Amino acid sequence: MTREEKLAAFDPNGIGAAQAQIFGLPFNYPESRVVLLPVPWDATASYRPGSANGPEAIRQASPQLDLFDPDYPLSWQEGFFMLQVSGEWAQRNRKTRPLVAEYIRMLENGAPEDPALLKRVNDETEALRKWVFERTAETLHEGKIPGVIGGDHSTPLGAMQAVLARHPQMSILQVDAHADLRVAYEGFQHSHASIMYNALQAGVTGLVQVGLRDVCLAEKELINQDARVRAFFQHELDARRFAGGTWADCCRDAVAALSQEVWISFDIDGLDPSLCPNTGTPVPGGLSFAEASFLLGEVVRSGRRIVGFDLNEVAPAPNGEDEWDANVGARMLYRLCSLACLSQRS
Ligand SMILES: [Mn+2]
Repeated sequence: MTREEKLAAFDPNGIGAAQAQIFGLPFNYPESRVVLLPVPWDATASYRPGSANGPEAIRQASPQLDLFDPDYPLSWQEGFFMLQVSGEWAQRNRKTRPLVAEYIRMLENGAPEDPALLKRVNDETEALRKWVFERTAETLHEGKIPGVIGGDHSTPLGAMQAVLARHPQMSILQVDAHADLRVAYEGFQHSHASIMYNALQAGVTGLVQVGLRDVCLAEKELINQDARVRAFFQHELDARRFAGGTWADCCRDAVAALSQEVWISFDIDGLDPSLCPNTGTPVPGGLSFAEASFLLGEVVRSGRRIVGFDLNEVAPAPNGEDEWDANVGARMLYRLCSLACLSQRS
């Protein structure tokens, strides 16, 4: 079937088949505008792992969504395609996680550092970064919009770098409970807690953080010192609204600090933990789904272009019985796909 025939045959009101492509859509890779790279990786998760299973859980939960985006009702016709979850990287993740656990145990017991063990972990995370960079460069080369599905928050660095090579003025909108500005957290160069420090090192022109509520003092210092970083702490956003301010004004201020080309880095723990109970490092408070959805919409309404995005730290329930985390993740992913396409239409 040609793309046109698939469009004609597809019933957007029908029931999504569980084994179908993501969101139950009929398009293949060449026919899709957005290409989603799943990264089954949570080796440096510091509190609890599980996000390595996020991409597959999101794919399985996704066909039950109804395909209406309020800002772009026919967004699905653009085509959203998720690549296969890499079995090789899933296996390398399983092999690296015990090394990390061993290293952290040694640190906690005050044992002398083991540079050889640390190097093995850092070599693996560097190999992953390079792999994500190369896959994303291919996606960009084919004129498609890249999205990364984590995995923990370390996973999108290579993708950000690939987009940055094409759009040197790119800034990042980060929705997150954490600042992720630690320098090589626990010694790991590509820790989930260091992703935005590494992005700044890579040369992004701006970083706007929304929803922060679990930040260490060194991170606060970096926020104060690096003029590229604008942090919108959750307690400040709450205080503005408690005093009668509006969420729309908060969002406009955050978006105004972004450059014209924007990468959205969406850590699911930026949301209230009732929306992501199994995520790796949950923190009370946070954005409602509606608030986050409105904030993302505001990026597009401001006339900015979304040049890529990641959704990370979505972790399914360990017993596999509760689909809630993946359900919320799939809905946020659909919103990201829709808005990225909408932003690139004019
Ligand atoms: Mn994060």
